[in-house]
Amino acid sequence: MFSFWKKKPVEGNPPAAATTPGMPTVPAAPANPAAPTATATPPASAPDTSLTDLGAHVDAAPAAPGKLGWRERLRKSILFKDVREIMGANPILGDELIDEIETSLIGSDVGVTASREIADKLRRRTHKREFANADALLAGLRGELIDLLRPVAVPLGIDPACKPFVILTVGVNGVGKTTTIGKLTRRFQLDGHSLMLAAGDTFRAAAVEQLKIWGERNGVAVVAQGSGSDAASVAFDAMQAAKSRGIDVLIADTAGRLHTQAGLMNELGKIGRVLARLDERAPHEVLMVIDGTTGQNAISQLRQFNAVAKVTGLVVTKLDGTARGGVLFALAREFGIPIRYVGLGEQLEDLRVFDPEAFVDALLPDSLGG
Ligand SMILES: Nc1nc2c(ncn2[C@@H]2O[C@H](COP(=O)(O)OP(=O)(O)OP(=O)(O)O)[C@@H](O)[C@H]2O)c(=O)[nH]1
Ligand SMILES: [Mg+2]
Repeated sequence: MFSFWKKKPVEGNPPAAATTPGMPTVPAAPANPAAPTATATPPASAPDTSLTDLGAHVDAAPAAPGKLGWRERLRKSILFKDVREIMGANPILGDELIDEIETSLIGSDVGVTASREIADKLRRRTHKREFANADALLAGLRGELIDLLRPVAVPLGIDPACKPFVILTVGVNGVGKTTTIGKLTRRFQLDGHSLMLAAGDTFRAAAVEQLKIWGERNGVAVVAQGSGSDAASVAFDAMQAAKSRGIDVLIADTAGRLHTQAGLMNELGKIGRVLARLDERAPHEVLMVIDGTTGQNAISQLRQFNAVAKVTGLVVTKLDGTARGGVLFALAREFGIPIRYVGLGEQLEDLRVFDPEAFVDALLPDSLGG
């Protein structure tokens, strides 16, 4: 059944990227103009070092010019605007004020249930006279929001006992799966891991090419087959190759699919089962990528993907492109699944390890002036 993998030139000393014979040449122009161009493919051990500032330490660093911080990236927040208006009117502490905050939370996609729970807590604390004034109430709101997110702020750790550590990326169309893989590849490389990518989006030739470009940029082998081939076969093939080459981390791309398409959803289950033949714990991480602009639809997306592929971690992308962003709170409350990373833009450094305090601070700064 899996005889195809023997044909793949990934053993021995293969080219660093684009391993499938007969695949079209990788175009030189990158999909992302701000990222380095894919020129001659460097060896896997020598990635482009011009981007060595893009590691995990980026998260702690203050925003430098061109590398905007959380607050700059999320400055469109409705929550911030609403709360500034509410508080700017010299409000009287009480239920009415909290009702307004609750409405603003719902408008920011926090979700009705999570918004009500937060508002109820603030009401109880107000009745107990915990807040001396509106500023103290605001601090209380920030604390409640951070508390909701803290349990899901669990970073993705690569277990060295799993070799390769297999990450299967899943999600609906266009959410940023392939881009996230590119960003993660660089991040893991900077952490000292060796990588391989599996082009499991077999629906479109362009999808394979897109992944190959990321592979070339980072000097990482990409295992691919022709478009239309079986995604589970590609994943199995790649895992075999990664195992035999002693690769630390294998990241498998998959085609975007609507959570309502039963046949395509079942394919994800198949990929998981096939990988488990090589290591019963694989895939070690099922990373679901969610578009942060999706709003409450993200809840039903995650429910369906989780049902077929047991999602173990989330990446919420495009938070720079939404005035809401509150869906993270709704996801955290509904599922408790770790949010590993958030996407704050299209550049490599815009994939950040999820930091609830930085996130809440960006949505709702402690000073509402200005
Ligand atoms: N603004 C912004 N754009 C992003 C972010 N992450 C990804 N994108 C953009 O979203 C678009 C789609 O990204 P892809 O990585 O191709 O998405 P995909 O999920 O692989 O798409 P399919 O394979 O078609 O399902 C690209 O233009 C990316 O640059 C982000 O955090 N912020
Ligand atoms: Mg893709």
